[in-house]
Amino acid sequence: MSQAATDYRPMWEALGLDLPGHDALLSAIPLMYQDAHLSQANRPEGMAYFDFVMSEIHGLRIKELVDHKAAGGTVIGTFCLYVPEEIIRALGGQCVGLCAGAEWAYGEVERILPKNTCALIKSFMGFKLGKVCPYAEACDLIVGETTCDGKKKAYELFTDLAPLHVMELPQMKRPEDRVLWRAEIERLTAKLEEISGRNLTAEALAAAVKEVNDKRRALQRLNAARRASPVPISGKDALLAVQVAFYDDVPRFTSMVNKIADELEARVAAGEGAMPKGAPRILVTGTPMAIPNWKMHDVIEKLGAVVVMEELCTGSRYYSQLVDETPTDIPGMIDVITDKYLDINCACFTPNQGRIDDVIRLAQDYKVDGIIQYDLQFCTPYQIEATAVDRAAKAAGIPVLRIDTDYSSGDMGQLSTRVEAFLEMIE
Ligand code: BJ8
Repeated sequence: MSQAATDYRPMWEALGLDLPGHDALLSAIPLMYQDAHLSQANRPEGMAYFDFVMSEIHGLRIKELVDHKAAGGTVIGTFCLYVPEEIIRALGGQCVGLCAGAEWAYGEVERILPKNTCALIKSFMGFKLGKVCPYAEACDLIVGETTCDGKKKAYELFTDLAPLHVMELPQMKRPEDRVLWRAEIERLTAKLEEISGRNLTAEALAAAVKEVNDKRRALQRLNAARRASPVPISGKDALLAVQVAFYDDVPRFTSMVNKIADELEARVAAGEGAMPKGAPRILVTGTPMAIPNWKMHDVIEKLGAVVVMEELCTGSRYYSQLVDETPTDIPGMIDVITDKYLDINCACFTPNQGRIDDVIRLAQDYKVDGIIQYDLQFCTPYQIEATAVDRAAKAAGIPVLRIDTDYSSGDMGQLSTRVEAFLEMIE
C-alpha cells in the first residue's frame, strides 16, 4: 500500500458521520499514537505497517469496506470474541470489531445509561450516538451477545440506532449449554444468509476457517517471540497488533504479522531487545483494551518494565485457540466452530477456572516478575473474578497488583505511582 493524500470527507459524509465531531476525534489519535508508540526506541522495523494502518484508520480501510459493499459484500460489526468471524467471511462479509477505547459523547450517553456503566459500553454507545465511527456506520448488521448484564441491556437501546442481531451466549459450559450455543451459531448463519443473499457452502466455510486460523497462527508466532529475554517487541506494539486484527484485511494482516514474526525471531537469535535485558516482565490480565486504549501498557513501559503477555480479549484469548480444520461438511464444521468459541474463558462464565489456570500458566511460561490485573470500573464479572486471580497468583508465588480504572487520563499520575511502587517491590 502506498500513502496518498486522499480526501475522505465525501466518503465520511456519505456514511452519515458528524464531520466536526469526527474531525475532533481524528485529530486526537495521532497525538496519542505519537506519545505511546512512535516515541518508543528500538521498535521492530515491521511496525511501520501498523504505523501506516493507524495513519489511515478512518481512511483507506474504510474505503476498502465501502468498495467491498459496492461489490456486493457485507460489513458485519461485532463487540465480542464469541462472534464467529469464519461464518461472517464464508458468507461474503468483512468482520469489524466495534469495541471503542475512548470516551466520547458521555453527556449524551449518560442521559440513557447509568453513570456507573463500564467505559467500554459507554464508549461504544457514545461513538454511535455521536456518529464518529465510520466502521459502525458502514455496517450492514451489528452482532451483539448476551455476555455481561451491561452489554445485554445496552443492546436493547442500541437496537434503535443500528440493525442488530443478538446471540444468546450461555453462561456455563455444560453439554446442554453447548447445544444452545450451537443453535445460536446456526441462527446467526441464517441471519447472515438472509442479509447477504448467499447460502453457506462447505468450500467457503473451509476457506474462511483456514484464513482466520492463519491470522491467529501469525499472532501466536509474534507472541511466542515475547518469551525471550530481552524481549524483541514492546507490550504496546504487541497489543497494537491484536487490536488491529479486529478490523484489518485478513490475508494482508496475516502476511504482515508473519513478516514481523520473522524479524522478531531474528532479533531473538541476535539477542536484540526492544527493552533492556532485565527489565521487569509483566503479564496484564483483565478487561479488553480497544484502540486507542494503550493506557495501562503505556504507564508500565514508561516506568521501565515491559509487558510480555496479555491474558485479554485483545491478547491471548483472541489468538490462542484455533478451529479444527479436519471436518469437511457444514455440520462438522459448525461443531468445531461451536467448540472453539465456547472454549474462550470470559469472566461472564461461571465457573471460570479455565481463565485462572491460563493466567498462571502464561505467567510461568513467560517467566513474568509480576501480574497486573487491569479491570474497568463497574465491570462486575472481571472485578469479582480478580479475587480468584489474586489468590491463584499468590499461591503460585507471583506478585500481583490490581488496578481498576476507566478511559480518562485523570488517574494517570495515581496509576503511575502505584505501578512504580509495585515494580520497586518486585525488582
Ligand atoms: S469475551 S471480555 S469481549 S464479553 S468490560 S462490557 S464484560 S462490564 S467486554 Fe468482553 Fe466478550 Fe467477554 Fe471478551 Fe461487560 Fe466488563 Fe464492560 Fe466487558
